[in-house]
Amino acid sequence: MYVVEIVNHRDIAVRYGYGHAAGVSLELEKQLDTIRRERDLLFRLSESTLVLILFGTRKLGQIRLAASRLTRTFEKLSNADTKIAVGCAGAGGDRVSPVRLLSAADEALSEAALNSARCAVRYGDSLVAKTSVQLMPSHVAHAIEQDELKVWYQPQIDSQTGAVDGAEALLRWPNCPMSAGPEDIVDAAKRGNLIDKLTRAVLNRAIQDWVSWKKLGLDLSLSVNVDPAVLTHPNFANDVSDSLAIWNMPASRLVVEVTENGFNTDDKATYANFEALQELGTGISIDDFGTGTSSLSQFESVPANEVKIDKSFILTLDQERTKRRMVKAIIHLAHSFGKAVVAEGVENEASRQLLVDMGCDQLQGFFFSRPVPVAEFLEFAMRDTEHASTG
Ligand code: G
Ligand code: MN
Repeated sequence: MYVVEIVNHRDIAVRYGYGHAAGVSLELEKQLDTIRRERDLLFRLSESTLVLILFGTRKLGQIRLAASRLTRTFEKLSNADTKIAVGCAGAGGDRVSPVRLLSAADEALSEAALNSARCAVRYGDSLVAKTSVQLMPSHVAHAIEQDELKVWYQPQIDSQTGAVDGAEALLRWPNCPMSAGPEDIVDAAKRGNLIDKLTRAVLNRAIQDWVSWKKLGLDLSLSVNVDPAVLTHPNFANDVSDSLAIWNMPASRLVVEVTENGFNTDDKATYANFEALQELGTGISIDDFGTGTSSLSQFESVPANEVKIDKSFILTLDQERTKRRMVKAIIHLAHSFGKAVVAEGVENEASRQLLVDMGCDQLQGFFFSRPVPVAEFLEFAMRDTEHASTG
């Protein structure tokens, strides 16, 4: 199954008019129709998106070949301004529901829109059931060796000014053969005692990226996710301190994000690490706040200066009154204990406005930007500062 999208459909419409954009889309449909055999299916999903199902194209090689043919035929025939991306999903020999296939192809499409080949594939086992991904530590070790793991960034927005003032570093494996997500990677790394190595790799990459942004005049906060297991290792805070010193990044710009249960522990080394980080001056954030089990008394004494409200509270904020009441209470509580508040999972303007009104400090979510590769993040942040400086 192929989902084909004209990535810059909106730009074309703005520049040349909607009639022209519709024409381009029709041309795409015509092109796809020439590839279609009698038994294949072609239908339209939206103005800019078409779905093509080629029956019997089973092998990964065949699927890839057909996909690159799709991109090329169209790019040759139409004017060079039109950019298309193709997301493909194939079940291999397995039986997969059409809905699962479509959602996998659509997922691949979001990835395709970002890569240079403008094409991405989801294939085989990983489609049968998401949970069947069993990533082995050796896969992760290999990926680290081969430099296949990437750090992507999602902007954090100052709710008062609307400007980008931070970035969350997020682990990604763009060409993972079993499409493992960050949680699968971290789990496998923990099983193979690779989690320290992985955390150091992400931290160092992120710090180096931060330094390059700083040279361009961007002074952002940088949030890095740290698994609670890493905090139980006595050297963690030292490693952070060394990395910051090597690249010459001020500790105050770094925020260490730890999930709520990472604080919910009697582990001595963990608390020593928290103390050392505080001494160093890095921020400490309680990630996915609201999903854990810590009590109010713990919240008061927790060694964190920031609370990051879990997206499960934020995604439907504009639709659910109970969520609004919860979030309002969390913000109030956090502020009264002197902690800053970040909301994660802001997906629309209504939720953004609500959070601004509630006094939330920083905002993060698809409404502003998805996590993107470093080059795109930089472009986003620079464009944002240009807007700010030109009024
Ligand atoms: O728990 P943690 O803060 O590490 O989670 C970050 C994850 O949340 C990222 O993988 C990111 O893709 C996801 N995310 C960020 N913003 C949004 C959003 O607006 N909507 C949804 N559904 N997910 C988001
Ligand atoms: Mn996080």
